[in-house]
Amino acid sequence: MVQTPRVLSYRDFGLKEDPFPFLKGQPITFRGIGCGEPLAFSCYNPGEKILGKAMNIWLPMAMAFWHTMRGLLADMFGPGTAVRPWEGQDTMENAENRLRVAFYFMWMQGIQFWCFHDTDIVPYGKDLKEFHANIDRIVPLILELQKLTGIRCGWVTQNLFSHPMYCKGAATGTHPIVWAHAFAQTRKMLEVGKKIGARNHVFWGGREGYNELLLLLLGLEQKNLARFLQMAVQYRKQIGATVQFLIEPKPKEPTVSQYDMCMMVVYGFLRRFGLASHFKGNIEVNHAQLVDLPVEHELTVAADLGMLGGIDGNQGTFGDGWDTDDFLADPMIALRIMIVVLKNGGLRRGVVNWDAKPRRESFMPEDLFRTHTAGMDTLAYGLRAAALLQQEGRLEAVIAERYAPWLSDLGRGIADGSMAPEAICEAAYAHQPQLGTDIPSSHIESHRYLLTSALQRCCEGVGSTHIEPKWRLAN
Ligand SMILES: [Mn+2]
Repeated sequence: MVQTPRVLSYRDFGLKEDPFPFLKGQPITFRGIGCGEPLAFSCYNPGEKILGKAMNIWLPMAMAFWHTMRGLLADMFGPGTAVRPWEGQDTMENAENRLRVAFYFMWMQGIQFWCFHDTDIVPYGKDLKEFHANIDRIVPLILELQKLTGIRCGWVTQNLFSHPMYCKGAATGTHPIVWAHAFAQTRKMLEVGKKIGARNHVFWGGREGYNELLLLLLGLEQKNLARFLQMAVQYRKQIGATVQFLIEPKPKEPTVSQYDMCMMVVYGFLRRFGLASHFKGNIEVNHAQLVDLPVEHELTVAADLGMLGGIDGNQGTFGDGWDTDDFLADPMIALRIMIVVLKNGGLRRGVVNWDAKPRRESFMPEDLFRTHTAGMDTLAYGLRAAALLQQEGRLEAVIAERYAPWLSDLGRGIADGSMAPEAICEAAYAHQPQLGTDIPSSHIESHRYLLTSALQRCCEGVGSTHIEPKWRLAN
């Protein structure tokens, strides 16, 4: 939990001017369920206890540096529209100022963690040497700002997809010098992560995949990727780091097929190369949607494997098949996420990273606060409704009833292997199961409606211990 011993102003961050004057120095705070103000929380109340834990422990919110600080909202049809007074020059001086703005943003938004790529925070310069010297120069300022605010690093990662040398992939490319660059960047970020106390280190295979299968040595690329991850595991041990490693599945875009397609595929790959115990999954909603799976599928697979390591909070634009990284706005998706998270007992070292950006027409700095506030509130509704469902135990009762037949002699005999094949077949010959008597209806729709009902009651403040009734409709 972020300690807030005192009120900080932009000057405490070393800024000469307030980059967000429209907030008038007032951080975003909770103003009551359904307050409807765009720059106040209507549901996310960080210190409020839900099922014995504060909301900001269930939901360790993190800012994605690349979207929020660096993203200019360009698309394939036109340049960026974003008004970002802290962007412009790619110099070290500007990098330091941008970092100060970033921490001030998180402070004002009530965000406790941040996530970034190596290339987000400093200019690359003329070569890898200059790039890493730049990183060394900015680390002391990171430590200073983390100390000032209590904001911690959720995860670090290395950008192995933007530099032109990575056009054919990084660890799965065709040239070992590119592999070497990828590894050097990764090793550096392991060191940086250790210095700044990063909780996690994400491996996202940006261009690790293929565009033309018939030109591929699939086996070689897989082995090279495994070697890359094995060397990262070894280096983590060598420097005595305890950071949690995460792989972020994604099925496609920019390549036709990415090697980290989904959590099952990632697990198979890790198992094959003896890496499964060293990694967990960072599950992104939009990436699950790209593989045509609901996010709760990816989360449940990860949780069942003991590998739920974090969440990228966003959603895709319905049906368009791109990784559009919209802010999460669908409370039903939020509820489905939080049902799995509660069952998992939380995210432990994982964070909820807002890997999301405003739409191109929402270009003002104020929109960064509006989007984060809306996304955080949406997920908070999911948390409250999931907690309500868990307390009532109605979903659990439905599940228990569905699988009760497995507690019969036949069920136990099959499951524990004690029943002979002959006896199992004998049971089948002896009884012809009938729908409606032996096999009940699943009543899926009315059970699913339990979710809708839980969300509706949360909007009325049911299950909330801290309600300031300030009902009014947002215009
Ligand atoms: Mn995405």
